[in-house]
Amino acid sequence: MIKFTVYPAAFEEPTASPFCMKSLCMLQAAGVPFEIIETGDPRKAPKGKLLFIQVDDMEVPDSEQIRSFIETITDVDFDEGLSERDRGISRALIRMVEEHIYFSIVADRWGEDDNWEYVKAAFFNEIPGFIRGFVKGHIRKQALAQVRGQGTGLHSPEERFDRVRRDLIAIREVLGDKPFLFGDKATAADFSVVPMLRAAIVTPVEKATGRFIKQDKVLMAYV
Ligand SMILES: N[C@@H](CCC(=O)N[C@@H](CS)C(=O)NCC(=O)O)C(=O)O
Repeated sequence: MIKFTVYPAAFEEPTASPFCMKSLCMLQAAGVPFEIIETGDPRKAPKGKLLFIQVDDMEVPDSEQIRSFIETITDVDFDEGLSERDRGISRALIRMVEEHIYFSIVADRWGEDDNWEYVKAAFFNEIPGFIRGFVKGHIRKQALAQVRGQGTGLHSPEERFDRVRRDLIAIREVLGDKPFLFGDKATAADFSVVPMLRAAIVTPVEKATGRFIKQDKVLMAYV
């Protein structure tokens, strides 16, 4: 049985992390049985980030590697039926949400003190009390350093949102009137985009990204 280690359930989502949600949905969609292990401490994860899976004594970190792993052990192709062009667009959309929108969501959730109150309770409550303060302080500091290092954390909330807004419009334009990005069936890009947009709308203290999505009929129907 595959052991699947993720951040705990939070904000009425099965897990607080959009990357964990992505792999959770892919495992379920591919019909791969797994057992969930919740943790608030990513320090022992193979790459210091959650999620990862363990199969016997092999560990597979990172949602992209897990996608490849699922596609290797099953006959599932998450981009089945897509043209080469759509596969290219899919890859670009995945990169856009995971390497851009994600960092703005971390800034909203982990950087803004009003949200941090909720986030620290949701992510870290299961860590033993005597080390909880240290772990959550350490992880927050590290997460915000990553957001600054990536560049998003150097912008004001207004500047960040102006960029994210353009990404959201791009997603809406690709969606059009289809239920999923490339038609009637969820493909790999949907497994990345939906959890990321949902992360913005379930963020406890609403920020501009969540507000924009909630006011957009096309995006709300999609998520
Ligand atoms: N590229 C990774 C990203 C995973 C990731 O960023 N995980 C976050 C939670 S959403 C994390 O564990 N952050 C903790 C840290 O960086 O210390 C993937 O696709 O799995």
